[in-house]
Amino acid sequence: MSMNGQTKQFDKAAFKAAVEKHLSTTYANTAETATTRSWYLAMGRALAEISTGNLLATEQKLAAEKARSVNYLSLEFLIGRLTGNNLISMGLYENVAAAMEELGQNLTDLLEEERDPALGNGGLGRLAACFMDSLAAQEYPAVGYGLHYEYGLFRQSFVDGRQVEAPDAWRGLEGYPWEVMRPELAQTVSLYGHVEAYTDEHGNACRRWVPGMTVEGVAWDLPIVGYDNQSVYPLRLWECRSSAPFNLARFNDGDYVGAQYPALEAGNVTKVLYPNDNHDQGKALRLMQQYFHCACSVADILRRHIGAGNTIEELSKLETIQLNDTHPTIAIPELMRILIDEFKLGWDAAWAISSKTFAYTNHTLLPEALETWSEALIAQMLPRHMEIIFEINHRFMTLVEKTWPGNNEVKRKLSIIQEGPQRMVRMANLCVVSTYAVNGVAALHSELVKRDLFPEFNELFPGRLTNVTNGVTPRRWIKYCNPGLSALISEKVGEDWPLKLEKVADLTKFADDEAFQKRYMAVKQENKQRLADWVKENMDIDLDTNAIFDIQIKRLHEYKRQHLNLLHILSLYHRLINDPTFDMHPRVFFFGAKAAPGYALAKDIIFAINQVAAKVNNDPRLKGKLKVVFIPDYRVSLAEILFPAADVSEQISTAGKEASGTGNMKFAMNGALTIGTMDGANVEMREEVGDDNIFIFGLLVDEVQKLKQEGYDPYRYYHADSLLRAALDVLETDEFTPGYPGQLAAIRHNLLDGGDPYLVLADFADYVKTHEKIDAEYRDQKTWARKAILNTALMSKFSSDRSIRDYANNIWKLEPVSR
Ligand code: 26Y
Repeated sequence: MSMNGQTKQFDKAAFKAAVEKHLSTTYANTAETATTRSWYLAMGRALAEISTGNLLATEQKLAAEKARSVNYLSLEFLIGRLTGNNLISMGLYENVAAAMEELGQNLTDLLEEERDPALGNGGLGRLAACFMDSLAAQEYPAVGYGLHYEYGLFRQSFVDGRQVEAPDAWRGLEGYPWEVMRPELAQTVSLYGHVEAYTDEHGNACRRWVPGMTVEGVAWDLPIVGYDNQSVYPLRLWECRSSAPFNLARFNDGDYVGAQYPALEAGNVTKVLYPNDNHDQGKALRLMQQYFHCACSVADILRRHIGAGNTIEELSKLETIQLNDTHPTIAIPELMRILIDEFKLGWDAAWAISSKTFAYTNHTLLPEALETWSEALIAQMLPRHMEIIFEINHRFMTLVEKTWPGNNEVKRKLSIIQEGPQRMVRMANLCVVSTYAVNGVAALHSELVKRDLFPEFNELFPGRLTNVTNGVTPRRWIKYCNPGLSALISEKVGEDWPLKLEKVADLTKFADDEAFQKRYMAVKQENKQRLADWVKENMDIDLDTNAIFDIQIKRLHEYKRQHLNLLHILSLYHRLINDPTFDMHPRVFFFGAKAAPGYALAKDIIFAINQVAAKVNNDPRLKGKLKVVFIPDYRVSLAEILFPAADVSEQISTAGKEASGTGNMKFAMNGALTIGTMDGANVEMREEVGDDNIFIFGLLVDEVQKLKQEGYDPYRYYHADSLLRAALDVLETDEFTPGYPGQLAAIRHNLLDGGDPYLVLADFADYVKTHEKIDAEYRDQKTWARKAILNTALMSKFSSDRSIRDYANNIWKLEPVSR
């Protein structure tokens, strides 16, 4: 472990004293009575003191230097536990372990006390967390802006095989030790009311928002600690509180109950993270969350900017605002409103600033995930913003008319306002029109954004639509979660690979070295044992670590096709029981996935997998060859055990549907071989590792589109393939739900009579065949080891450090500033 600036000052005696001080004064405890939890909290506070000092110093340095910064706006930051990761970034892991040992505490046990801050749903939120880590590691000036949800993503348990949701009070009673409230940064946010016209002192006709109520935004900072440097950036999370107990005007009018009503609602704004992933529900409270987030964040950006002595005209020179999908789009009309109504700029001057400040990342092509808000709802909650959106659209429609004169169809298609029985605002269109850069998240996805989603926009604004392929942080996803592999890498390529993942390519030299292969596979074996131990302890299932560990972990969604994986398992079950000539290497299929609480079919798929697991894991006829484990409450801290333990990574979405995927990268870095479709970043992973080191199957994007156009008939595949038929038909029986036939029939019904929207049946045969190839290749452990090593070695493109450099160089135009 190299020593950085944050380490140099480490004074063990002082640190121990700080921990003991927090134990007594913050948590009212003594060394004699304290629980492990109290020790963890006290240690966390003592560490947070160090990072808060560095955070303030970084803030001051950047303000003084007038450094250009990125503001990453996201409704989700799935950061995972901070303590272990921050210890590594601060270079303090060993020091603190020793200090705590002297206090009679074991660091590993202390770290297990931390609850995951689950302030995100899945890929998009986790990407934001990796990006913050890479910004800090490379010292690109940045602030992350999010929401301080009281409840994170629900906790999942299974009752009789079915998902049950429980609230996630992630901060616990005592509060989260790493967060620090910044009371002086509080903001007041307006809502409802009306717009009025007035004439200013120069005789100009102006408009202004007369709000119906206000709420307070309280800032909480979490430290994003730069790896091996002294920079710490804030992840600033806004909590909504009532402005005042009552609306005073109405209170004085005698409407006591009515006066309290809006105040009661205000407390709900940041109560809970919406648990939908890739499915928009259009709920009013969610719009309020989004606006609250944007209003606080934009106001804070302007406070910093103006407070550092800069003029408003310099905003786009010094600040850029990245919108993580359309969720924070309302920041655009919010900035326009402030520039026009408060800074008194004309439209063109305001637009010149705003449209050079914002950039937008698209994470999905799925129509059901593209946000629209009804005009009526926006007009009621944010009347001035609705006027501004109309003005943006009006001016944009003039440009469309100039480009395609008289073409009403193209106007209908591109308009920010979607006409219909109720007019809707298309947030993605608003983003493309109002930003200087729009990016997709993998090469294939970005091509499809240009070709299928926004072809006319691409013509209208050449160069605006670009690609930045996603990445993941090698600090958390190799160094922290896979210490065995990390030690091996460091031994061969040196210590600095967590910041320079290109270095790991040197491992290719050892791919054929038998001694190295053995050590590499021994690490894999240890990691499989760690997972097997977890499963034994928490689920009481016995696993054989010589089996192939085959893992699919991601949100439950039809397009991700966990049910294709299930059908394959059912086909193996069928063959093991009915075909005496069939043999397979023992395999354990792991799943981890939360379903959105309102997504019935996703929940049915969870139930089906659990029922199949219950049967298969206890069926002596299978001789232990087939096990199925559905890990409950999949979350970042479990991902840290699962990725390092995988032999096979399941990345099996319908081609064209998974924008990128990021779990695919984490698996491959940790030496799992991918079975995957030509979708998202799988395509680029194949380019990096070569076709021999990845198992690609299934229809290509264009083949999917063609098949759909020609009229896809799932029954054709059903009738042609007896194995597929067996796998589907068993779902109608009570084989896995004894005494209750038909409980799993909804899945079969969706695939056959429901038209199989994600072409599960069309890809089934190739998927089965490819798994047979995996089975055969795994039996040759040397070849397998070679392939696994090459996967680790050839993943450097997928470090989020590279993604952030792409953003910094090609979009944000940012320079690092070292402290
Ligand atoms: C509109 C709202 C309900 C909504 C909320 C969350 C819509 C979408 C989402 C989340 C989307 C998401 O996680 N997308 C994933 O982003 C990853 C990071 O770019 C990609 O790797 C992954 O393919 C994509 O599905």
